[in-house]
Amino acid sequence: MSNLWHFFQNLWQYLFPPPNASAQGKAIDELIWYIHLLMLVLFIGWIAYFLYTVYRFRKSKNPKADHVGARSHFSSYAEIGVAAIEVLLLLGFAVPLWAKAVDQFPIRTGDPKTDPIEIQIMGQQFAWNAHYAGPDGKWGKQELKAAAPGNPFGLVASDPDAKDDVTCLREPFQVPVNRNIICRISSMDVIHSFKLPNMRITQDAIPGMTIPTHFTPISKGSFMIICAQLCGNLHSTMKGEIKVVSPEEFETWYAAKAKAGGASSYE
Ligand SMILES: [Cu+2]
Repeated sequence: MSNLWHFFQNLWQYLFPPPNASAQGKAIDELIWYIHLLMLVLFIGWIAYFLYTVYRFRKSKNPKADHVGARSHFSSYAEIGVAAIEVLLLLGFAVPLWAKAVDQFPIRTGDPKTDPIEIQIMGQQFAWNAHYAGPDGKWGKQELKAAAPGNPFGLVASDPDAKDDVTCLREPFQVPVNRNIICRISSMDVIHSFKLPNMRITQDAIPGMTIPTHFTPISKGSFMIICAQLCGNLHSTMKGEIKVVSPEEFETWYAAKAKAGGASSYE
């Protein structure tokens, strides 16, 4: 019984995505609704058409099979109409949305208070890790040969730029609200997928590649990161947490993390 309850709870969650928490999310949700509305119209329309034909060409009225069948062009017109709506959704909504929300990255002006915050994200069986450049704004040196399960970013601890780097290994990390965030996604083992349902972000994490994605959190809170790509026997446990906090809270956390020394613990 409780399984059935969970099934319907999950079904409900699929129908209604978790609350949107990013500036880009609203337009993405709207597009998803438009597509589902079209699918609903098609679902009802084609079933109604099917039932109509079953009735219209019933055996009692048509005892002899007719190899010509329907003479009207209704189905062709309906197909053309559906295709036209699909083209409208694609060219009118999806392509412009992709250009705006995905392709167009926030611009860097040189102002440390408003510039996008960059975070390296490393997927690892079975956790998410984050790496920030630290208050000096300089990334510590990273080397492939330094990379290990305990040092997923391959940070070279002896490098002076690495001293204040902030790393969050298998632990929650923070971002300030209303600030552009750029995540550079990679993986140190197999293909994972960095998914922030509340931010409407999904980006594959591929070993040997670093793929940027961006979002602007608009509500404070704690949000789950999940892995959206089957990546091994504990895939379902591959959760992370991103905390959206006030700018002041972020600065305090960031300074404390930097002081603790992101890279120095790897010696
Ligand atoms: Cu994974």
